[in-house]
Amino acid sequence: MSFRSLTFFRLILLIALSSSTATAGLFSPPEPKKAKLEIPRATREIVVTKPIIIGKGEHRDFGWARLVPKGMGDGSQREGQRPVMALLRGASVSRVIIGKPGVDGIYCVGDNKLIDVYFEDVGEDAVTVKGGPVLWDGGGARKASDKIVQMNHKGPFIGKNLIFEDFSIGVRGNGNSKFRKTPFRIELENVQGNKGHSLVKLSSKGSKVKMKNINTWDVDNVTSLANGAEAKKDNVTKR
Ligand code: ADA
Ligand code: CA
Ligand code: CA
Repeated sequence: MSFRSLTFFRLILLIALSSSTATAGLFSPPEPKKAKLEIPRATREIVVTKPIIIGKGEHRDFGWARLVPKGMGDGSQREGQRPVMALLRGASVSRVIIGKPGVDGIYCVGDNKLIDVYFEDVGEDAVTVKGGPVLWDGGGARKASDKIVQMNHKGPFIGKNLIFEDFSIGVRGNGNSKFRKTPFRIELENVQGNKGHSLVKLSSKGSKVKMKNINTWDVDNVTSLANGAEAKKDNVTKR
């Protein structure tokens, strides 16, 4: 190629690169796709009249059963409802759907894993962190008039591959005065929020959230932070 045509070629390349679509294709991450929360079809229903306790170190796979709480609360914002399930230290559960009215969801005392866990209609809240670490990997929650994950302990709470839909707060580090000095720890990766107020809300000193590959649609705030709480964000979009 001659010097002249090489310069011409460079010029064309420069124009192509500077046009926004070409630049987006070459240098930015791909446009995120909005997914709806698809809850797997339940294979059977289990009526739960008292909390199911998952013992220390025990793993229970529910094979896509739907747990329907009865007589444990009305799923409103009233405190003092019972949890559908409580996981003791080291316990884990998989492939389960928590049905309406959701009551006080799942309690985790620490060292717990929730794998492919879905909440069809969150009650007072969905997951309560009472000790750390708690990992929720796969699944999601919809219709939380207030919180999905309530942290009553510093955690950490780790959320991966989740969709939260129609909620007020996705993950909340307790805002009560007795937690004023609790340094909550949250890590979210591949989490999508569809229609909500805040994906994460932290209002105590020393609290930190790490976010990676987070996409939100119609969520007012990806993070609501006060009193020195911090966020580290990598590939976070808000639409
Ligand atoms: C309220 C209350 C908290 C905690 C929480 C829960 O937000 O202020 O201290 O009890 O509910 O666990 O549901
Ligand atoms: Ca509550
Ligand atoms: Ca609660």
